[in-house]
Amino acid sequence: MGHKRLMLLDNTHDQVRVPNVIALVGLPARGKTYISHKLCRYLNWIGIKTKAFNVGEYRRKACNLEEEGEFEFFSPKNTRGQKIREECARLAIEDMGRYLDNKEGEVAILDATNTTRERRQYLVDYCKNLQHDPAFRVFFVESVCDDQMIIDSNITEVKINSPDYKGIMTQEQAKEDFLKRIENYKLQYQPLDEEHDNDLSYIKVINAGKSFFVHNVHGHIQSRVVYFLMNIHLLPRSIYLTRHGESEYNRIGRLGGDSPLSENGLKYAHKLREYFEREDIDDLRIWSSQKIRAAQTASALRDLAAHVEYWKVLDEIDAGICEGLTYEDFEARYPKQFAERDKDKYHYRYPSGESYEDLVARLEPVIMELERQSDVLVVSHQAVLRCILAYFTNKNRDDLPYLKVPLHTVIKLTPKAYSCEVEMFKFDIDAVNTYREKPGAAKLPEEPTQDTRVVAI
Ligand code: ADP
Ligand code: FDP
Ligand code: F6P
Repeated sequence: MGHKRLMLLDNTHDQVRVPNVIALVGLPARGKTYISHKLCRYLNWIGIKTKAFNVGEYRRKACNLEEEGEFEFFSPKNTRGQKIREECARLAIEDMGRYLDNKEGEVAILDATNTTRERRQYLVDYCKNLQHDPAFRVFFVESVCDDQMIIDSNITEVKINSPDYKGIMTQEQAKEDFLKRIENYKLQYQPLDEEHDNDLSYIKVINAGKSFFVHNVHGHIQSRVVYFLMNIHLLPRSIYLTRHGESEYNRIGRLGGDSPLSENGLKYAHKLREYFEREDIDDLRIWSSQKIRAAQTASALRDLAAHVEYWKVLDEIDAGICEGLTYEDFEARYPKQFAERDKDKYHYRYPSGESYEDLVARLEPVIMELERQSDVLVVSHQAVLRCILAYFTNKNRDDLPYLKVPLHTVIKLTPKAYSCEVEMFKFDIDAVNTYREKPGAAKLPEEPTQDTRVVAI
């Protein structure tokens, strides 16, 4: 009986592609925007179109905080402030509703404090009243943090540089104001709890992932979100990506295969070792593909890590019937296939081989493991590293298969509050260029992102 009643109450639970709203909850400086950005990037990368709606941005457009009295604007007694905030939340929720209703995406993230039960109920009712079929699923992600060290460092790292304060006050004054803003929010804060919010679906992330409380998870997207949130961490670290040294096949322009390193490739492996000796990283993990060229490169660094792990999932894209061909052979033998690949390189699947889309699916466990680890060096291949780089630098599917990952270059990725710093260390060792430009497209700059620092070594 109980089971039947549940089915009647919510008949969307067995449907797979249901629009999902993910609403953040928590006091300021609890990592809500960080979590929104990160979830957005992850979900888009795995192919679930997602957009974040930040209510702070609506509020900044609606009023000038300097004129509104800075932290006093957020006081529960400030009726004008309350009205503007509610209006901004309403506008963001409506934009979000339209985004899902028009099928522009599958997931919308509401990045706001949503600290009152009234606000959360407004969101739930709004989604219900849209009468969209299937109904939107709402999932709350609450970040609870009472570790003052984390809060202070969040304020210093991001909040004092907010447009709310730029050019208006000193960093010390900004910090003081922000702490008072938090106190104003605390006066109204009603955390999610089992007694009052039993009908809602939510996860509480406590003290930056030290513990979690998960309640009423429904469907594929919510469970992926929970799994992702339980794997990420905030400890400072870097991820190093490198292709194997130049291979014999690279020299003659052949795709794939399993050839050994060329003489230049061996020199690179040697120099790579010197680079990591200089980096002097405690507890470095090295993951390599199982291809000979990658294993040869990684094994030169063997004693710098506890052990080198050889993962089949890091092997290069399988070019199927084109393995061992050059691009010229490919075009001459299979002109239609060649043109199709140029038209949509991300989705194009080599006959009996793989597409970039397949690669992303194959690499998802690697990304999850990278999220869990500290410093890792990944020794892999052009196409595989493009997928990993696109995840960390938030690149879309059109750009992903054309990212520049040259031979004899270490790409060092260092996650920052809302982004990822990219440094490219280009070694002074000759190598062929394996990059094929997108036909008809404007020439791409050498580096993959604007915030990339390129260093010749
Ligand atoms: P909010 O949106 O809650 O005001 P932000 O996302 O702007 O806060 O804060 C960014 C900072 O939060 C980053 O420096 C990041 O290290 C930190 N952070 C990320 N996740 C969490 C978490 N779960 N708890 C506390 N701090 C976090
Ligand atoms: P943020 O700018 O960091 O996104 O500090 C809280 C704040 O954060 C304000 O800017 C913004 O007005 C508010 O969150 C979001 O609105 P609600 O508090 O009304 O949810
Ligand atoms: O040429 C080197 C290589 O790693 C090949 O093994 C692979 O097929 C190719 O690069 C992938 O790059 P693209 O997708 O640009 O053809």
